[in-house]
Parts: sequence; structure tokens; C-alpha cells
Amino acid sequence: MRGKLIVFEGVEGCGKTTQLKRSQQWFIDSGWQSLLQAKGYVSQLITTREPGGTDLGVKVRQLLLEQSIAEAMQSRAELLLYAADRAQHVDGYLTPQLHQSTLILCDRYTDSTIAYQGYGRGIDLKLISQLNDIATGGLESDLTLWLDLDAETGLARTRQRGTLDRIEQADVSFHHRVQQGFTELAQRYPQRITHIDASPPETEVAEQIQAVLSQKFSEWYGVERIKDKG
Ligand code: Z5A
Repeated sequence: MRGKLIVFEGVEGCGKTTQLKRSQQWFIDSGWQSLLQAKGYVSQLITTREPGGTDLGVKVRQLLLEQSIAEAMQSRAELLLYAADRAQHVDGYLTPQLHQSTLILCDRYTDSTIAYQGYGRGIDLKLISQLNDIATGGLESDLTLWLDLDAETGLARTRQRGTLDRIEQADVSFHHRVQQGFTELAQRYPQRITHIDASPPETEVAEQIQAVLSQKFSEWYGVERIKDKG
């Protein structure tokens, strides 16, 4: 059976990375992993991210996020670098893994490009859509979890970590536009994008995500919901 691509999206500091790791552990602890493996539906669960999910992508990520480039990165150059990272990721990693029945948890994907380069930088949304199609070859997520958090709270969380990368340093109105982008995407694609309230404590956010994942596993694999242990 083909694998599934589950994407975590949202503004900086919304807790994607934290929740992606918690979901990975919960998949094992809850018993879903052993159940789906025993039935032959899923071979393994892996985590990855954009930008930076491949060796080439790690280098592209450095270019995109480092603050030390003397000249300002132009918006279209930035857009094309994200697209290059994605094309490598899809063809070199995601698609082969999906053919091996892998369940993939991915930190950011195409909606980030629409939200950041489209709504944030103001690049034409049609152009971004065309470029996303080229970079993905049509591969869409099976489920996108949008961790909805207001931009200020997210930025305050990341600032506590210390140094800010090139994008985190952008002014707050940029981050508001990005948040607006995610909001509109969720309204436009309710079948694919599920809203998660990312403002409560980590454990409460995790519970919302686990409920959605349990429901999706039942739907995708036709197995009865099991009682979560984790
Ligand atoms: N980008 C783009 O522009 N276009 C694209 O197409 C793509 C990406 C794919 C890097 O992404 C940048 O790439 C990003 C968008 C751009 N812009 N920036 N900067 P990234 O995903 O690698 O980096 P990020 O968005 O900055 O992620 P992050 O800062 O690591 O945030 P996060 O993953 O959402 O949050 P976290 O690391 O899980 O948590 C942040 C902190 O909050 C941490 O101290 C946690 O302990 C804390 N936290 C987490 N959950 C909670 C709750 N519930 N309450 C309180 N505190 C919490």
C-alpha cells in the first residue's frame, strides 16, 4: 500500500517541530505502529523537513537562512531556492519512501511557499502555484496539520531561543501576512488542511493532533480506532 504524507505547517514558533517529534513517539507508544505494521499497511514512520530534507537541501537551507550574505536575497531567487530544495526532496526522498509504504511526517511543504513567498513577500500566487506543481510533480500531502498561533506569540517563543535567522528577523507585518496566508489556505482546502489550536500547552496540542491522526488512520486503513496509551 502507498505511504502517506502528513505535513506540519504554521508560523515560526507555532510548535511544529515539537509536535512532529511527539507524534513520532506517540505512534509507537499508542500501538498504532505495531497494528499498522502487522497488517502490512505501513512499513515505517520517518520524519523530514523543508528546506533541508536531503543532502543538497541541507546546503540550500544554509543559503536560505544564513544572515551573513552581504547582498540582500531577492524574493524570486529565494522562491527558486525553496523550489529546488522541494524538487530534490520529492524525487529523491519522498516519492521513493511513499512507494515503500512509509508514513512520512514532514515539517513544512508547499503551503509554506504560498504563505511566506506569496502572502509574505507578495509574489504572484499563480506563479507560485505553477512552481509548486513543477517542484512536486503533483505530489500533495494526504493531510496537513496547520498549527494556528498568532504571529507575536510564535515570535516570542522563538526569540527565547536566542539568535534569529534571516526570515525570523523580518518585521512583524511580514509574519502577520504569512499567518493570513495560512488562514486563507485552511479555508480554501478544508479537506486537506486540519486546523489545530497551537496556543495551549504542548500536551494539549499533542492531544488534538493525536485525535486527528487516530481518526485519519481509521479512515485510511479501515481499522478500528484503538484506545491511545500515550
Ligand atoms: N520557508 C519559506 O519561506 N518557504 C518555504 O517554502 C518553506 C520554508 C518550506 C525555516 O523553517 C524557514 O523556512 C521558515 C519559513 C521558511 N522561516 N523562518 N524562520 P523551519 O520550519 O525550519 O523554521 P521555523 O518555522 O522557524 O521553525 P521553528 O522556529 O523551529 O518553530 P516551530 O518548529 O514551529 O516550533 P518549535 O521549535 O517546536 O517550538 C518553538 C519554541 O516554542 C520551543 O522553545 C518550544 O519548546 C516552544 N513551544 C512549543 N510548543 C509550545 C507550546 N504549546 N506552548 C509554549 N511553548 C511551546
